Amino acid sequence: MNAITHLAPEWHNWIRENLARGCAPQSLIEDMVRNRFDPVFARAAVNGVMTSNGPVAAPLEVQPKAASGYVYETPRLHAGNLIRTSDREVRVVMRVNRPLIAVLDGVLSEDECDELIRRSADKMRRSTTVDPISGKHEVIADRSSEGTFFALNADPFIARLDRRISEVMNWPVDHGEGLQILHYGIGGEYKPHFDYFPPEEPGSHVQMTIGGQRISTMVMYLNEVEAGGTTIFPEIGLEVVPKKGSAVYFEYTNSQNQLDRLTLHGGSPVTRGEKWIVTKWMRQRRYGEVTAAPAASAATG
Ligand code: PD2
Ligand code: ZN
Repeated sequence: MNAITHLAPEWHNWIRENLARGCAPQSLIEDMVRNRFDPVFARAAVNGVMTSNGPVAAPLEVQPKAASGYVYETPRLHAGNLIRTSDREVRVVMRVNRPLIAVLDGVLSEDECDELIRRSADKMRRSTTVDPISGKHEVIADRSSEGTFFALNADPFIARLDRRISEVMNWPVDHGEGLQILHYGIGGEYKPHFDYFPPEEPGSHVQMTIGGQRISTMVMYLNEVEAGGTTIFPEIGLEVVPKKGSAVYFEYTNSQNQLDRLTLHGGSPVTRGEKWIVTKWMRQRRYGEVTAAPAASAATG
């Protein structure tokens, strides 16, 4: 029997009313799963109602506050040392709790890394960044790399990766942007930046009209880099060394729309060899065109 991945209006009201009564979001998610909802969908649905209604609910557990005021909620990333997806087991190598960062091993197989590079090699273009004023994509010096995209579920190979990545990131596949491939040669770097769209920059509003704010990122490494090319988090002094098939995951937007400035990050210059990565960014809501009808209608409750 298919798990439910569609929110009927009565379920939407049920979530809203129970949040307003002060029920813990986690208990609502568990109730929904008992009523045959897909667990990833149930969490997204509860988070979605919390986000759209503002902070009506009791926070998700005891809420440590950063100096910036950012409230750390229960991570979307699963707890534990092993994350089981539909087709692969992913090992958690390291976690940081504030900001929420995890290094993950075995997200992609060696063959999948090679295949992504092979499919990208002849369609790479100089990378762009979102212009803070216009919201348009512009080539800028802060990002000396070339890149290309694969639309969500572009073909069975990409769809399988999109699905696994959404399971690791514990967020619905249709809330994700298409996979982005980046290649850096010697000297190539990505200066420190935020992956979320800073609200104070006018261009951010254009970017957020579809899907809302970005909430989490997973950067996956497709090759070993001889020297340099680490992913750096300067606010906390963390440096992640690329390893083929592994990834760094981080979260930066909570259910109250707060943004975690400690997730400032960049790619340090490659000093020997080259660097290939693939990045997935997740949005608050569904991103892009609707591609499939709901799999099942929700039960009432
Ligand atoms: O190449 C990286 O390590 C890197 C650094 C910062 C990638 C990204 N950001 C990104 O794709 O957002
Ligand atoms: Zn980034």
